[in-house]
Amino acid sequence: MAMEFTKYHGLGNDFILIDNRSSSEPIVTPEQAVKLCDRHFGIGADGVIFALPGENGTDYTMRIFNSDGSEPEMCGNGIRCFAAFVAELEGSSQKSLYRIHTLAGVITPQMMPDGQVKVDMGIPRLFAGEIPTSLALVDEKVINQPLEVAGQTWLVTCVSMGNPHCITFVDDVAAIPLEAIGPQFEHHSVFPQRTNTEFIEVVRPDYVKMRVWERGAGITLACGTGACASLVAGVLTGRCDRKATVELPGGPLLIEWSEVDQRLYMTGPAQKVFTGTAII
Ligand code: ZDP
Repeated sequence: MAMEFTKYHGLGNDFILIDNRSSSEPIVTPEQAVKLCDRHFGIGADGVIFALPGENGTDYTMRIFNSDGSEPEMCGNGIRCFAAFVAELEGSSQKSLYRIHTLAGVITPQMMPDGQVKVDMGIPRLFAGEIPTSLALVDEKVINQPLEVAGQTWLVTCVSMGNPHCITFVDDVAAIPLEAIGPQFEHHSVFPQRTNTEFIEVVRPDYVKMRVWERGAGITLACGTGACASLVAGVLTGRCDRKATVELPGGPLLIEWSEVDQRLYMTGPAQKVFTGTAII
């Protein structure tokens, strides 16, 4: 079967976008998504994202498969690409603000006049039971908790942006052997749903460098939910301002944890790369 797709990236975190508005189920299976994401035998991407009809009064539903075929609840860079994608599908009738149903609740991206996308990412969840992790009791927070990985003790802070994140602060983010230790965090027994892992170097309270090992996708050039979770961890541990630039290998994201409504706002780019027809 031939299937139209559009390729987008947000700071090098790249996705295959599919117009799935005529069906409430993804038209691609997780197995097909794995093949489409393959960088040698497929299109190449960190994930496949579907624009489905809205549920519960929202404009659209977003679903995503990671490059390993697993389904995360949310995707921050992906939802910026999603907003740019549906705005183009709608053409002249496009709106500037969209309400998107996701497995992590309703997320609201807004198209800014300068072409950037600002996303209301919702309220971070901090209880161990919500991450989920067995590092603390279900109604306790995990802040600066020791965790043994690869023969070393890491102080970790856990934050859910709908999807699980484990954040650890380091002196030199470039020196972290991500490929070797990332999988050991991802599959650690204290994370029953696996986890995304962020390594953060605080340069200034309003400027941090981040590298990420993503659950189900490995090393990626950027992670929007991870940047939000990392700012929250930085604030909770007294390292960061509530508004900071998170510098990723693919470029910067501006993240703000609002004191007013306790929600996270992420601003960054979404870039269309090409369209094509895949054989699945
Ligand atoms: O939680 C997960 O399994 C992630 N791999 C989902 C993707 C997150 C992402 N990098 C983001 O920008 O939030 C796309």
